[in-house]
Amino acid sequence: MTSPPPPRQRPAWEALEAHHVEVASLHLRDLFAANPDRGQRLRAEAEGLYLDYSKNRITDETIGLLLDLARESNLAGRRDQMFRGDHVNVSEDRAVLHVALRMPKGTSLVVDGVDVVQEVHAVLDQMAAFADQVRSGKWKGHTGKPIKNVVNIGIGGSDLGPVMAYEALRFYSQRDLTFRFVSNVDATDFVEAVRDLNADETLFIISSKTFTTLETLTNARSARAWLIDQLGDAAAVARHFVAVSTNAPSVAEFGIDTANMFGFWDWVGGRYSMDSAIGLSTMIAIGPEGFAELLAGFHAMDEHFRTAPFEENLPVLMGMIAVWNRDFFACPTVGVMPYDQYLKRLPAYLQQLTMESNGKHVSLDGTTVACETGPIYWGEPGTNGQHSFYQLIHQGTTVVPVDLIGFAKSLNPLGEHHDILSSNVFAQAQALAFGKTEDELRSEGTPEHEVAHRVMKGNRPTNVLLAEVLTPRLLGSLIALYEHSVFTQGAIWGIDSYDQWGVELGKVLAVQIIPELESGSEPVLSHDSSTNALIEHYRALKRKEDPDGDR
Ligand code: G6Q
Repeated sequence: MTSPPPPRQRPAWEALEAHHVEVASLHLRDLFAANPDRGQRLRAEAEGLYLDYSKNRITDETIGLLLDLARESNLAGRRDQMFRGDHVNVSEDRAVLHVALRMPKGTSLVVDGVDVVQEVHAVLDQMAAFADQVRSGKWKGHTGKPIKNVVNIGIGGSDLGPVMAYEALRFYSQRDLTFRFVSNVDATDFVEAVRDLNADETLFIISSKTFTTLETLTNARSARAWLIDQLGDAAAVARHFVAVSTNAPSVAEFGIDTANMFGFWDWVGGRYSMDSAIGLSTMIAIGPEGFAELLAGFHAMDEHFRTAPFEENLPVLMGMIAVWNRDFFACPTVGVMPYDQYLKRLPAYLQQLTMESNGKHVSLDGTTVACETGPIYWGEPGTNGQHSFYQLIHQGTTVVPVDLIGFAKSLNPLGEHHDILSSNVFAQAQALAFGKTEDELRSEGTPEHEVAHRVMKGNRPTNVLLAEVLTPRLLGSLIALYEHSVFTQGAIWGIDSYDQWGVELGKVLAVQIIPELESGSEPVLSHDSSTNALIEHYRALKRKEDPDGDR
């Protein structure tokens, strides 16, 4: 299959550039007035997710051209390559097969001579047996007590998915178990996480694909020392530590019995791993059946992405609108605002998924990309954001496209709360799209000196995602939707969405600096003058006596 030309040289891209000039002068107020059924037409639904994309600055022609661009970019071909296990992660020469993690038992996907689905289900069965033991109290700690606390130690993809999923599905979790997540190498993270826990009732899951990550291994060693100190016996490690990793020798070297190791594969990227064994804490929280529903939700969206026509395909539509806002309207950021407290860590999770995947400046063939790639993702649960940064989204000089995510039913119905919450989803999308004109303000009797300040220009794009209620299945479909939207964008930009070379340099430099900060050894510094001065100042501060002696 021949590769498409660079994005800006594709006919549809050129047509979109010309088309953008026309659309840029249109206001959503006029688009809705001219097409009263716009809100019924520019929507799509799949796997319990209703996507209203009518409040984007698009016309039918825009969608047609964007889908032409998807075709010219060989999106379908690249999608099929990923699903069949081709090495679409070219810079690391790896298959990208998170979709295999949720293929049903009994199906098969043979990659490099191995049926990966069978392997996936063997690990899922091992996880389920272990999760059941912990949940039922049959798994006993070193002193014979059942486990009450589960602490996941991991970072990046080995933390953000587990913590997001635990928070999202807390409603469904076994409430007599406590879950904590330790990621930061800042000791405070670990110390505060275990402060109120009894070691003899605590299970540590060391989650690290490589089992070489400095932060995770540092926290894991501190956890081991804490446990041994509390229980007074190094043999206790066997009943209180399990590992999730692809690196059995290092797991064994750490002192964890590899019988208590849950494996996965190099074709699972960290930020795409919450539904692999990295989800062990999720499975312990919601049970194997709940986890199976989560996987079913992922798989259903995979099938939708794989088979639905582009015109009805949620990830394709969301991905192409993201490209439109990024490359044609030059919007540098995207806000994601879940109107559900359980999704409070979703923005952080999506930040990694989107920005580590598509924050690239090099094309698959190694040349520099000639267009803008991944935008900055950020967000907070609604309605909190409304009382802080939404001001800028409504009236600032930067246009921020926003994804608003709402649910028709609350898992915790209480008086009027849910309708008050949900009214804000609709009201914010309305206010952002239509704004408020000077005429409207004057006709409402707004004092003249306030009119200019109160004008809301509107014409600010939103996607609204609406679902019935947050369930494990729905969460799976929602995450898969974003995964495939990220894939779609990466395919248009012609970048490798599955590597992350940009995080390497800082790690290497930090390792060089660590010994320069250690007390007692103060070698001559040979960095740039700024780094040297900062390290010298750090050393001086470190030497200072605590005058009260209370720290
Ligand atoms: C994700 C990244 C990164 C990774 C962490 C943890 O896609 O690769 O966030 O998940 O660096 O890596 P380990 O699981 O190997 O400790």
